[in-house]
Amino acid sequence: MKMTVIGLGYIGLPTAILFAKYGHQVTGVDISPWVTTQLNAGLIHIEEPGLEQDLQGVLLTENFFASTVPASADVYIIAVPTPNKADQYQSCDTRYVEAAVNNILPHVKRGDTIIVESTIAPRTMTDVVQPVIEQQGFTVGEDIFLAHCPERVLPGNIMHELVHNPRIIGGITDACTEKAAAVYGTFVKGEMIKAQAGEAELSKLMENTYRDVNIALANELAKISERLGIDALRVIEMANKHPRVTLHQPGPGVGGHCLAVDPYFVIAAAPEESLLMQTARAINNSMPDFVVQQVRAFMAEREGNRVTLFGMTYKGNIDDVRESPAMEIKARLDDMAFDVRVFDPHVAELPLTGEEACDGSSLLVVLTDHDEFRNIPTKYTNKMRDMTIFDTKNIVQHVGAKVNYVNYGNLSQAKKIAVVPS
Ligand code: SAJ
Repeated sequence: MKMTVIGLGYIGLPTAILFAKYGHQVTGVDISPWVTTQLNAGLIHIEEPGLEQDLQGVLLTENFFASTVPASADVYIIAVPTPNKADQYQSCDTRYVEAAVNNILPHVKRGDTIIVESTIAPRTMTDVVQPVIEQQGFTVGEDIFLAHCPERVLPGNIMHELVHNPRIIGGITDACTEKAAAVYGTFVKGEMIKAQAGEAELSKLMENTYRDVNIALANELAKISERLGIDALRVIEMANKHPRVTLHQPGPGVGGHCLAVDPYFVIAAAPEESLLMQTARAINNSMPDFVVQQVRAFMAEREGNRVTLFGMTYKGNIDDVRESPAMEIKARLDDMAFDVRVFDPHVAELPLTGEEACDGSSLLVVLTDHDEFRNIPTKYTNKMRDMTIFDTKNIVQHVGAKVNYVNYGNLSQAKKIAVVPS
């Protein structure tokens, strides 16, 4: 099968490479000439385990070629970004999806399948995409087969999850669903869930909204516990021993291109009915401010002005800083004239070592659960002016004996403890 994949980002690139690995002739299209040149040279521009190796494999078999312009194919997959609009409820901006459809239309012929993988607001397939295709004189479900097949992969484990996760196949008609299912059937080993396009759109959005709402509950619990002097982490651990309870983990806020974005697509589509989702977004958005207020309280009791931040990515063991609460916290602390030093071993643009970032610092704040932060070596903390660690992700397992370790479990007590000077 000849395939064209539009958008070579975190989802489009692994998808294109997997189809090529399973024997299809794939043209991967991206607007960035730098990205396509890098890819054709065997180099990936994102961090994802196993991806570069697979890219090099499909370049050798000549099943994959990256280009800035679409090639004609039998199947077109659209995996371009869908950001929030700057309107009242931050609705879904479908302009890149529409541009991608318009770009492939000159190549599309009778019998082709067009699949949108990008996360989209409910009804986008029927209200936005289908009309563009039908304006060309095609009948969807007879001439062209159109489906929404959202991905559900977790960054860091994409190559495994693309193959093994259950996959929702949401066709405009049953014939569309069958055609799209045959496409993914080439490599998907998980269940193929056949659905209508609108169900597929809303299911994808609700999966991330479910998580966002639950994280908001954990974050609210962290704030309540801080107020009441109760260990939030112990409460979560205990509550989760109930067979039907799974409380999530509090943190410095919710980041990434999914949880911090997708709920708004539902909210904007039905603002009057989505009050819980709106409150959850507000709670999660308030967490960077909560962390900043805690940092101010710690620093008010300490000598010096230097604050060290460990981790800038929106979650652990990835290089992605999109919508990262850590970035917001850094910006807020910079604005407050703290001398902020940052260490993140996953972000190439941040040159400081852990030791350099800790040098002379009065507080170390852990904002991301990278594995590297499980053990904070004494060669880091010995450099600090005040050996206090505030771990917002509850990731740190080992610290030196003299370190004052604080997390959401002992936050309210910790600020009252006199700190052992280094
Ligand atoms: N987080 C918490 N507490 C938790 C869990 C997560 O504060 O208990 C934070 C993380 O630190 C991060 C944010 O939430 O800032 C989001 O992280 P995540 O691991 O929940 O999700 P994403 O955005 O990397 O990926 C999600 C996944 N969705 C679900 O688990 C329902 C993934 O499966 C989707 O493919 C992806 O969104 C997507 O593309 O939509």
